[in-house]
Amino acid sequence: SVPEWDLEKCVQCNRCSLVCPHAAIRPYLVTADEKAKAPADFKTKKAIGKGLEDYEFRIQVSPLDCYSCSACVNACPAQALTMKPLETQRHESVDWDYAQTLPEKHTTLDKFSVKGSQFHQPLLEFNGACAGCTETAYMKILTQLFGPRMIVANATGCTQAWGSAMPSIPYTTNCEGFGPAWSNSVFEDNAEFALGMSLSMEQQRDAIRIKSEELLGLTDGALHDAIKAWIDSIGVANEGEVTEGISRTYIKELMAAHLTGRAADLQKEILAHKEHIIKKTIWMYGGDGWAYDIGYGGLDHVLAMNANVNIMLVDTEVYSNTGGQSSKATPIGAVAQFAASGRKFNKKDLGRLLMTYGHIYIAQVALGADPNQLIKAIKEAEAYNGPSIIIAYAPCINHGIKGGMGNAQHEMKRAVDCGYWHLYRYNPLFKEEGKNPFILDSKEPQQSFREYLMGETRYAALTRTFPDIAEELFAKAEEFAKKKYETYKELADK
Ligand SMILES: Cc1ncc(C[n+]2csc(CCOP(=O)(O)OP(=O)(O)O)c2C)c(N)n1
Repeated sequence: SVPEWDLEKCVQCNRCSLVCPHAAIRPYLVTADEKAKAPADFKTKKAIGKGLEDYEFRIQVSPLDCYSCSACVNACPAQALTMKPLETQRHESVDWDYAQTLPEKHTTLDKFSVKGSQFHQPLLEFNGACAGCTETAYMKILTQLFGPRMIVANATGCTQAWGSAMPSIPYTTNCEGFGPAWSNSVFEDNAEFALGMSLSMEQQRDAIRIKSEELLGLTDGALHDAIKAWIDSIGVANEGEVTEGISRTYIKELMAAHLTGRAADLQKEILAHKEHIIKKTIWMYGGDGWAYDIGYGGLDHVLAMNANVNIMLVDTEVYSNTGGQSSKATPIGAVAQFAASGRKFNKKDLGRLLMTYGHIYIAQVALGADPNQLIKAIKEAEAYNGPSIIIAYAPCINHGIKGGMGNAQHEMKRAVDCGYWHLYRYNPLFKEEGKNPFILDSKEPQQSFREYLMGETRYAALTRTFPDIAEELFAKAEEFAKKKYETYKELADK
C-alpha cells in the first residue's frame, strides 16, 4: 500500500513530508505556467500562506519509492492521506517524474519552520533503512536546511549502513550540483575524524581570507565591495547562513573581473579554491553505541575543545545495526541483547555530563513530540560558534512498538508526555547574556509512565519472562525518570 493524497482535505502543513523516512512524499509549489504544462491528473490547490500567493500547492507521492510504513498517514492532522493498494497508485509515478523537474521556489517563508523546511529539496532520499525508521528523518531535515554546504562524518551503525548501501548512495545533489559531502569512519574515531575535517576547512578558508585581504587593496567598485562584505562577515553570528548570499556575490564578481598583475594572480588562486568561500557546516552523525560507548572517549575529547562542529546523535537506546545489544543509553528495565532479564542500570545522562563543561551547545529533541523545538535546536546548534550536540530520540524496530513503526512518531510524543524522554536546550550564549542557559521544553509529565512501557515489547516482554524482576525494574525506571525531570526543572528554575 502507498498513500493517496486527498486534495480537498489537505491543510498544507507539510507534516507528512517531515516525518517520511524515505523522502517519498513531498510538497511542491507550482506556478501557473508549470501547471499548464503538467500531466492531466497533476491536481493542485491554491497555496495557503503569506508569500505563497502566486503559487498552487500539491503533495506528490512517489509510489515506487514508498516503503508503506504509514508514518505520513499517521502524522496528517486532516486525514488527507489514505493507504491504497500500489496498483491503484502506479499512475502517480508520471506525476512524480514531472514534479522532479520543477525548480525550487524562493519564497519569504521561514526555512526554519515545519512548513518552510519541507519546500527545500531533501538531499537524502530513498535510503535503505527499515520502513518507518526515525533516524533518517533527522538527517533528512539537516540536508534540507544546510545540505549544499554540509559535510557529514558518519560513525558506523545503522546510519552508515542505510546511508551507504553501495553502490547506491542516498545522499544527493541539488540542480546546481551541490549536496552533502559524506564519509564514514569507524566507531572509535568518528569525532576525531570530524575534528580533522573542521581544522582542514578552517585552514583552507583562512588561506582564502588572507589572499582576499590583499586583493581588497588592489581592487575597486563592485568587486571591492563584494570582497569587503565577505571579509566583514567572517565570525559574525550565524555566519553560515549569513555568508551564503555574500559568498555567491563574491564568487560571481571575482569570476567576472578583468584583473592584471598581482591582482590577477590572486584572482586565479582564490578561484582555484572557491569551494571554501562559502562556510561549511560539519556534522557528526551516529547512534548511541558510538556516542555513549565506543566513541565516547573521542567525542568527549573533541567536545572539550572549541571546534565549530555539530553532532546529530540518534538515540535508539540499543546497538540497532547489530541486532539490538544494550548500550549505556539503554534504560533500566529494557530487554536487549546482553540484558535478557532487563537492563539493571540507569541510562547515562550524556547531555547533563556535557553541561559540566559550560561551553557546549546541547539539546535533547524528539521529532514526533515537538518538531518546532527540533528545528529551533538545529538552528541554534548550527549557528553556535563552538561544539554542539543534539541528542535525538529515535524509536527503532528493535523496540517492538505496538502497531509497528508507522506509529513511531506518536511513540515519541507518548515518551515525552509521560516523562520517559525530556526535551531541553542548553545554550551557552544565554549565559553570556546573563540568562539561564538551560531551557526545559518538556511540560510536566501527564500520561501514565507504565502504560508507555507496556506499549513496547522490549519492556512488556519482561512481565512474561521475568515477572518478579519486571515489577522492581519498572518501578525503578519510573522513579529515575521522575527524579530526572525534577533535576531538569531545578536547572531551568535557577
Ligand atoms: C569497535 C567496533 N565494535 C563493534 C562493531 C560492530 N558494529 C557495527 S554497527 C554496530 C552497532 C551500532 O550501534 P549504534 O552506534 O547505536 O548505532 P545504530 O545502529 O543504533 O544506529 C556495531 C556493534 C564495530 N563496527 N566496531
